[in-house]
Amino acid sequence: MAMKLYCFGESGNSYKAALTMTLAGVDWTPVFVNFFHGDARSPEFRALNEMGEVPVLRDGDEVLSQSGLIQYHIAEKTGKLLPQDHHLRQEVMRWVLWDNHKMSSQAGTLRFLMNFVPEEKRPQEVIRWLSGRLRDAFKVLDSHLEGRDFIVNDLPSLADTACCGYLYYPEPFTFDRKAWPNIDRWLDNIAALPGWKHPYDMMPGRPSDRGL
Ligand SMILES: N[C@@H](CCC(=O)N[C@@H](CS)C(=O)NCC(=O)O)C(=O)O
Repeated sequence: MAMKLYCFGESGNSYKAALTMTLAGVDWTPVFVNFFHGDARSPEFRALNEMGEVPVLRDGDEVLSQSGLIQYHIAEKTGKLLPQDHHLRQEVMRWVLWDNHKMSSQAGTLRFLMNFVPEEKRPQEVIRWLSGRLRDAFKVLDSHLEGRDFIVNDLPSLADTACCGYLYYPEPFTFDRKAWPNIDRWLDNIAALPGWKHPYDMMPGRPSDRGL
């Protein structure tokens, strides 16, 4: 039976799970969560995930949340996107955890504030601060990718499907691909993998649905 991913197109955290499943060749289907309508805060959704966060994966009787855990579950189940070697596995998980804290959380928040909050309510001071933090994260990733095709061991892994979560979106959030040549090249490498799709082509929901 196909796994179900509760998700929406604008969600980079959902994209990490969706892309991991797709590249691992898993049979999955999206279940649209109308996040901008508050559906992730409904009692029905909280019964799935008390944290009120997307993505959530239903795999048979198992219900999982947190993109990193969903990614890990898929890798364990398929043997894809996670090396066998103990130290390389640790290295992959180190980048997944770094991404969750230093990159995606900040990129997601900044993109939300700069695009999905009404213009007059955008907190400029917070936006400036987050942009600085995110620039530091891009610096770390770009210099790590110097001379590398992928983040760990030059092979695609969960580290890549985590760190790229927000980086294909068109909405501006101070990320200029061309300013980070190694990130730019690496995003092209991921996009060249068989089955790759843009987040808006992989999951339902995009800003134009809301007239943005
Ligand atoms: N660490 C979580 C973050 C999930 C997350 O923040 N998801 C967003 C959508 S992209 C959300 O549901 N946010 C609701 C909130 O922050 O209350 C993960 O990686 O799954």
